[in-house]
Amino acid sequence: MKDTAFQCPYCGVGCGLYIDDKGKVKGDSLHPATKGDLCKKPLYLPEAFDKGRITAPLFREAKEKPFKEISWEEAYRIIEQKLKTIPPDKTYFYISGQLLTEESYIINKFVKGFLKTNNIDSNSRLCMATAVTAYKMAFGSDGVPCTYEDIDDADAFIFAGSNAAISHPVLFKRVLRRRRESEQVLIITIDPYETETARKSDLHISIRAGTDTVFFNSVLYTIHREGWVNFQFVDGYTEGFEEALKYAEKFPPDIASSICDVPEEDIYLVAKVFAQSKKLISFWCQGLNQSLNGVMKNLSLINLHLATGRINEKGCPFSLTGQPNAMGGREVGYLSNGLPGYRDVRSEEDRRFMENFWKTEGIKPMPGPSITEAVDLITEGKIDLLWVVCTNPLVSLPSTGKVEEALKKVFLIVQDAYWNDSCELANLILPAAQIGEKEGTMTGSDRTVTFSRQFRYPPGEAKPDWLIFTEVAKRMGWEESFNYRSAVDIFEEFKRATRGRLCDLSNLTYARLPSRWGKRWLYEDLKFATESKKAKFHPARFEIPQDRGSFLMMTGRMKDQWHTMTRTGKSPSLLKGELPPYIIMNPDDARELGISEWDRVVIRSKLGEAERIVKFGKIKRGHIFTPFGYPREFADPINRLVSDRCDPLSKEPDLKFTAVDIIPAGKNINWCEEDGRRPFKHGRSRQP
Ligand SMILES: Nc1nc2c(c(=O)[nH]1)N[C@H]1C(S)=C(S)[C@@H](COP(=O)(O)OP(=O)(O)OC[C@H]3O[C@@H](n4cnc5c(=O)[nH]c(N)nc54)[C@H](O)[C@@H]3O)O[C@H]1N2
Ligand SMILES: Nc1nc2c(c(=O)[nH]1)N[C@H]1C(S)=C(S)[C@@H](COP(=O)(O)OP(=O)(O)OC[C@H]3O[C@@H](n4cnc5c(=O)[nH]c(N)nc54)[C@H](O)[C@@H]3O)O[C@H]1N2
Ligand code: SF4
Ligand SMILES: [Mo]
Repeated sequence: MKDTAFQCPYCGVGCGLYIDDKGKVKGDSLHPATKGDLCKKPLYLPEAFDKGRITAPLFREAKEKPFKEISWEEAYRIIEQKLKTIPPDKTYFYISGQLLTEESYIINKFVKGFLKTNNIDSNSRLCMATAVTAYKMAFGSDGVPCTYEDIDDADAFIFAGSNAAISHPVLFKRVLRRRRESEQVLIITIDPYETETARKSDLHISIRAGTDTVFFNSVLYTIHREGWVNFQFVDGYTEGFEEALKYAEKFPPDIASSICDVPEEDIYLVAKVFAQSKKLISFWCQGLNQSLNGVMKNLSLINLHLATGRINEKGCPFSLTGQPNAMGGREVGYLSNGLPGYRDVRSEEDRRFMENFWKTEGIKPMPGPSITEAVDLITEGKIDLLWVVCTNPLVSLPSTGKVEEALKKVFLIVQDAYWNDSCELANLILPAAQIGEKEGTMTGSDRTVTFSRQFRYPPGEAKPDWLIFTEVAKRMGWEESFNYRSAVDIFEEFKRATRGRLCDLSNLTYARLPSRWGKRWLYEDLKFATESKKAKFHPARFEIPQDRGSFLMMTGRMKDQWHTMTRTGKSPSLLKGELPPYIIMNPDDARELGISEWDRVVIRSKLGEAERIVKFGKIKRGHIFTPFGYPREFADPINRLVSDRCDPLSKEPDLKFTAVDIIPAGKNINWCEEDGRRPFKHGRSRQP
């Protein structure tokens, strides 16, 4: 085997990697965006390639029955028969930001163009939908305005609701490298918890969860009061400043400081950094996105960039992409409203274009329901078939009690590389090839498209996702429109749909990748993608859930594990450093409840309970933090406790704000040997 290049299948940084002739994963120093850097997670991919895989299609008509192995031919026939008898609007497709671009494109063509329903959503709804909405409202499109190169000469960085040190490690390392180069460089982290990112910053602002909109509004107020607004930029290139400022004036620093529970000086300092730094990049992620007022949180931060002209050579509002191909998913339009090339089903012109392009007709103009709405529709008996691809909803969706009921009720197809918890409720399971077992492209956070080559065979009967979709399409009678010999044919078709669009990939070929689409600065000439070509301020309204409970539970990530752990959980090397399922608690809060470190507690919300052990940490009083992704064999699902209320504009669920009570549950006899640091047992698989 020779060296084979591929993109890391984990976070949105999109590191270029290769696997060498001995089967070791290394950083690809020729990759233009990440230049050979990488973190720990992909190093252990080979340990997990073959553990707990699904290797053949499995079927059972009734959920109480055991699965039996069937052939692909039988599996396709079952799907064909279902799709030909169930009305399209009673089917639903739930896909993922971890699919290759070619795969997302094909399933969208299949569903929106040929099955003719917009009943499709991606797990990015739980992740990027808020940032997408806010970017579109402010700039008219949702591409990230700058690139990683901008880190190398910036002198101020803000991480708001982002634990990039563990979530986007290679990007964070680049920021730290920049700081080592110059004493002027300042890193500020805004997070209720002193995360690794906060510890490595110059200033940690420990904000009360849910109140970022107030904080940033107050910063805008201060910038204005101090005479720091860049009116040349505001007047020349933006609209709506007055309205945004008028709303921000409700939050002078003394009021904001008590709502956010932060010192007034910190508000002043952030205002000053916006006004006086040379170049400022603010990075944000799920602490802003997954909130009831998530779009407003995003806009309140973007407003600051507009008020001080911090774009292009002066800075960037940089939304960190979670999954490795959430950007590619946006390019193909994989949420329930999207169409390829940053198009939208609501636009007649966009629909007509895609209908001509696909040689079809009748694309529906109304966006389909989001995934949390679809769960309700299933419960109400309005959706009969759910096809889940490359995501694990039984663990990662909010209100898993409700999700479980829905998955039990619906005819469930799970298409996954590994056996996961959602498989337990499936009727039909389709074995998918994973990264390295198929080829295709993904786009990282800074718009760099990377081609991943194949370097191993899929186990058993597993097939690339795109092939599964095209085989079904052919049986549906759409042979001519889905007649691809390989991924490259799909890419060549897709890229033509982007010609002349903001995300124009039409000059890229597999041979020329990795390469970035768009200019270094998406809005180089300060002409934005809005109708007036101006960027837009929005009054960033503050709203917070009025839940009752003695603690606020925030949920998030583990350093060496990826979400629901189907792959990273199979690597003994990656499990070694992780604690058994825990919460982070402030020691003073714990003492008041008579809880010692490593004790067991029950966390209770109005939706359910879960047990965890307690680890002490510097977290704001009244807040706890816990990772969300443990498979059910390790722990009670935390998302059973989390409500499915959503941001009204983006329909992204509020996953970071759950009112809970903590009930001491005694000493930790199960886990605590000496200091409780007994690591996970090696991940098992319950595959039948
Ligand atoms: N409480 C709480 N809940 C959350 C979050 C939170 O912060 N708090 N975060 C949310 C966010 S941002 C996200 S992105 C989601 C993530 O949630 P999920 O998407 O459910 O998590 P993953 O474990 O990444 O699931 C990916 C699945 O794809 C499979 N897979 C890997 N490669 C392939 C492939 O090539 N083809 C196919 N078909 N399958 C493959 C894996 O085995 C796995 O089962 O969770 C969300 N849920
Ligand atoms: N190791 C690892 N890396 C990953 C992933 C993984 O599973 N594991 N998943 C990837 C994906 S899909 C995503 S989306 C990203 C997510 O990356 P991040 O968003 O960085 O990760 P989270 O832990 O979900 O949340 C970040 C922080 O938000 C804080 N927070 C909660 N509520 C608030 C609030 O109201 N205000 C503020 N300011 N902060 C708040 C939490 O304390 C937490 O530290 O990570 C990606 N990278
Ligand atoms: S930083 Fe993200 S993309 Fe890069 S190697 Fe780590 S997980 Fe993979
Ligand atoms: Mo995500």
